[in-house]
Amino acid sequence: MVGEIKGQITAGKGKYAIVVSRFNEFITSKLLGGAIDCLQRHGASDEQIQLVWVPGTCEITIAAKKLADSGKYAAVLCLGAVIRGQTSHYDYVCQQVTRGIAQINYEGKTPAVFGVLTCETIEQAVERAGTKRGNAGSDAAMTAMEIADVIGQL
Ligand code: INI
Repeated sequence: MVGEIKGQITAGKGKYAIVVSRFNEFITSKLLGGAIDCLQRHGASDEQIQLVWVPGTCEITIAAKKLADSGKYAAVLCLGAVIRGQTSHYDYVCQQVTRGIAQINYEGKTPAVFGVLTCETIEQAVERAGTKRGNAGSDAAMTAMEIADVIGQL
């Protein structure tokens, strides 16, 4: 019999931090609603969920790193929406958040889940924020619970 570790998708007893960007709030509030709903449907109480609002996606990892380092959370969910404009700003915001989340994960203390939409158009973001293509916040919550359970078994 091979050894096998599989994560359960249940909130368990751990706490979940959600860092959410106010920039493009009309989208990120939908991601946040999806994430909270998903955590609650899988057993999380209000006390198990800590929200932190930050100005924009570039600032997500500033807060996420502190939360991850605190050791208080089973996972940190990072929610944002980056939508391409007329300049290259989009690319820098995407780079910054991608690197920051990867860095937290390399450090290995607490998993940080990438729930950041990176879209060419507003329509693409709307589709991924609770309409045609599901809700990326809810997907991030599922991932957070599963990876937290996996990490807990390692
Ligand atoms: N922040 C976002 O969350 N999404 C965006 O689409 C975005 N764009 O395109 O500019 C954005 N910019 C702000 C950025 O995250 C910082 O808050 C800002 O640069 C100050 O550091």
